[in-house]
Amino acid sequence: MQNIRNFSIIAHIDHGKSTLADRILEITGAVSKRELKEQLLDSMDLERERGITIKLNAVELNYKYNNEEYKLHLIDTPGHVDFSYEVSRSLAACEGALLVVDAAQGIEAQTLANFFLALENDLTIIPVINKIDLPNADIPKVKKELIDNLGFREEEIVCCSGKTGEGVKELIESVIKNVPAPKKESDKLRALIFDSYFDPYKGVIAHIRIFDGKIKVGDKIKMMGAATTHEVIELGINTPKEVKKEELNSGDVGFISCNIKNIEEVKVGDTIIHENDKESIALPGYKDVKPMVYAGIYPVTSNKYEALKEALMKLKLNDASLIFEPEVSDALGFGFRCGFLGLLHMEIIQSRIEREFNIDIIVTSPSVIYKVNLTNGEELEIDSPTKMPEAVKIKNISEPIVKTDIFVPSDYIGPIMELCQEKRGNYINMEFTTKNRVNIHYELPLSEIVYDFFDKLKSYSKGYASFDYELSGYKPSNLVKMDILLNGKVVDALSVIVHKDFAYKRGKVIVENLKKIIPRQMFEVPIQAAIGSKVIARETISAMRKNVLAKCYGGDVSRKKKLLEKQKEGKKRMKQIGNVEIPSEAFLSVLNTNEK
Ligand SMILES: Nc1nc2c(ncn2[C@@H]2O[C@H](COP(=O)(O)OP(=O)(O)OP(=O)(O)O)[C@@H](O)[C@H]2O)c(=O)[nH]1
Ligand SMILES: [Mg+2]
Repeated sequence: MQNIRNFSIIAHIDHGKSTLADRILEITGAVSKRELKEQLLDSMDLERERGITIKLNAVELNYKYNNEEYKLHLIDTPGHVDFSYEVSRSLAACEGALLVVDAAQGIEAQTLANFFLALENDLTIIPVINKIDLPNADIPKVKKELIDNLGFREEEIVCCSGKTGEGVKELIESVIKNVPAPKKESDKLRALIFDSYFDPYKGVIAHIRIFDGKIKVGDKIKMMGAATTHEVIELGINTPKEVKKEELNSGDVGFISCNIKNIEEVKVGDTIIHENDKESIALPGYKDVKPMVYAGIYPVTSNKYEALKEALMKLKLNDASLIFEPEVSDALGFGFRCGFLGLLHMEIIQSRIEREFNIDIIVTSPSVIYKVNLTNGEELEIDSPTKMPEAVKIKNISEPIVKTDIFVPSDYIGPIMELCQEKRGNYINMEFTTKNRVNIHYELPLSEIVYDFFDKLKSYSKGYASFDYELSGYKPSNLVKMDILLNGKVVDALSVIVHKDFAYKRGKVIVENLKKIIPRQMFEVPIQAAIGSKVIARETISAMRKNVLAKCYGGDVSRKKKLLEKQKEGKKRMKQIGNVEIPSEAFLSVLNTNEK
């Protein structure tokens, strides 16, 4: 145990964590040059396509230092704010963290957020300046930032390049020298489940960190929270290939399979002990996450409801921050109300359902949680516009407010403040982190961030701004529910809650967008936006009979068939609402605020 080191790599998005992990894998000989591909630990297709890490990934490596063999457990984490729960879970399984900072960018919003997460977990933090091979790397400047803002000492800082490999050996040795070896409190087994996934053959596979004692194949174990008992069928580690083991000892990080088919019996954050152990107390586990945004997810064809439920349960096993419960919509039928940590998280879950489970779904526009005071004194929490009571019963509505950290070069202070004012922001203050970089604090309504804040922030700062936020409370605000009517009927799944001052503008944009997306029908379809019974915007889709065969009368049968097939294909993703057919992307078009 003296020669084990458990550590995570944490950083702002794109500062080179996964690439650095590649070099560490290479130097420790875990993978040969031939097997190595870029960002090897990003194993999901989605991660590789987008070039971002979504899931934490743990590997065990061996390294010889001063003639002693060391066992290193490395966890690569995502950098995007929406996946910070992955980071906090990783940190709970470690004694140390590499805080990686891009030599050309310096400290960014999530550098700071992750730094504090690591501090909270009492970890030994090694500051790392990465990408020193870049021509615009400014090592002295980033060093100064780390020393002045985060209180590191100059001699602690390691400089390296995940691309060229320079300095990575020194980095590994710094981990061995500085990160403490794991300690155990007793010889009775206690293991923390920090991640899990579902394997169709083996059932639930849990990733665990053994804190105390040891676990062997054949042991009878108990999940403390779930209060279920199981027999250990398989144990192993990832190197990154799966390697089976007969036992895992305290300090180890590995996986366990007990042939559990009932997904609900395994909960991330739970503690595993031996079946007959009556004394051990559970490890601290994790705080339950609080979703930031909620949206409805519905199957396009209603017979896929059960399959969708199964998919969500399996995803939840792999992504503990996903939350869902059944919901019914007049327009869309049976589905689920799901909670997400942010819009990227929502997008990722949507793609995973479609790809990994092959279910076509409709996602409704995201909403935050509003607190509604009724005239009869009751207080409601509302996560969906459809649950909003009638206007006459409402005394006031409060919305969630967040406090921001916006890191930006000082040249962009003007545009950023303009943007925040536009988004109903309340200026608090700003700090200079270096001579020409600032951290701007604003109070902003969460609902404004959910819309197009990220995109706007990028364009207002030419890509130089980074952004983090935390919930700071609720504030009363002048909000109204806006309904969208198709052919005179309210489509509940299209309703949104908006600030009264923006209602006209938003209503107009939404009906215009819908007009572009919804294909012509056999009859005229009016699209209206309304607050209560008052219509505030209207567009009309004119009638048309679309005959795909019109342009190929006579001619070849197979060609006709092909065209009809194609039309059918297109229709699959359409939803029949009343007598109007709507393509599934229409439900998210409410988000599209392009005012063209
Ligand atoms: N020049 C240079 N480029 C690097 C270096 N390390 C990473 N990159 C590039 O930086 C980009 C991001 O690298 P990743 O390793 O995916 O970054 P990450 O921190 O894992 O990103 P997330 O997991 O999405 O937060 C990629 O295009 C890499 O090729 C480096 O040391 N030098
Ligand atoms: Mg990564």
